[in-house]
Amino acid sequence: MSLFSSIPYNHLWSANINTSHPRPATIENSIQLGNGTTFIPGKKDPSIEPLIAHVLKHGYVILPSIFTPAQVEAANNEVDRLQSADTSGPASKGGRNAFEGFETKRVYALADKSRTFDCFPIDETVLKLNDYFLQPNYLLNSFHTVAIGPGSREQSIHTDDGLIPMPRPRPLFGIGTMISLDDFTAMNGATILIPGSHLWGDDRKPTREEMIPVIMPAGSMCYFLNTLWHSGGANTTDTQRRSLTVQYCQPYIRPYENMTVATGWEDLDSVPKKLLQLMGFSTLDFMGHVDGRSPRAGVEMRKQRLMEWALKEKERVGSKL
Ligand SMILES: O=C(O)CCC(=O)C(=O)O
Repeated sequence: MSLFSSIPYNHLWSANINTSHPRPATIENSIQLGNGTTFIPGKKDPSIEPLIAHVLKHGYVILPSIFTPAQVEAANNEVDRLQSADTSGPASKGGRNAFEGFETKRVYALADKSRTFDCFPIDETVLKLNDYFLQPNYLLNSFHTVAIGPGSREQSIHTDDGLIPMPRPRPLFGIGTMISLDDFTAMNGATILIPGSHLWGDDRKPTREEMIPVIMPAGSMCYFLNTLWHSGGANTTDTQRRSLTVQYCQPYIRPYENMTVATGWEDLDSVPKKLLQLMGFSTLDFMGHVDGRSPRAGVEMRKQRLMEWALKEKERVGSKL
């Protein structure tokens, strides 16, 4: 029996990807929202038309209680477990800079750490909204916890596309969502945002006075365009505000060839440093991180885990022969 015979084969493994000539972008249908955002609309599911209309006008929509109490409880148990474990990543005990939030705990790479959170990024309503606002085959961009602790100050006001240096109106590069795992209140750090700021051009700067808190019960979602000004709120209570952020980006925000997966990890030291950087072993602030670390550190972590797994598998298979 091969060591790898337990790996299932499925369609995700197909060699028959679509390698036809790149399609021309279909920009004729592009919609411009004020002076802030342009996007190419996709499929409009009639069941979510009012939600779409709200996002077009205000830049966000709140989906109250879309997750069940059981899903929220299971997620909170996992957040608590991960926050008290030593292996949950470098920001799981507190942020490393003001943006992450010194009193805010973040557990990155959730899909790697637990299966409990799987239901959140693939919620049906959210996917329908994404099908309208993003291009087909959009990607998961961020998937991590944000637990704003007592004493946290307001995060700096930002847009989630802020690292992309393009003037407004600019294309919609992605979608952000905040999922409340505790009730979001004006006192405990509810996300604060500026309704309609996805319509603004570069000439208008955000101020705190214009911001409103996203008040919603646990199990809700705030869905917003990447061009909307927002931030985490200050937590003046004595309990944490637990949440997940699930973010999506356009499918074209990636290289044609997936170099980081295509290149063997056995001996990355033999590859010139500059070439490694070009191949994606680099970050631009938060962009490209692996569980809050550099991609190279992430690969070494995975190698270690693969080796441990292989040794266990060898013992398991060996004991059956
Ligand atoms: O925690 C929040 O409410 C917002 C967090 C956020 O916008 C971010 O970290 O990018």
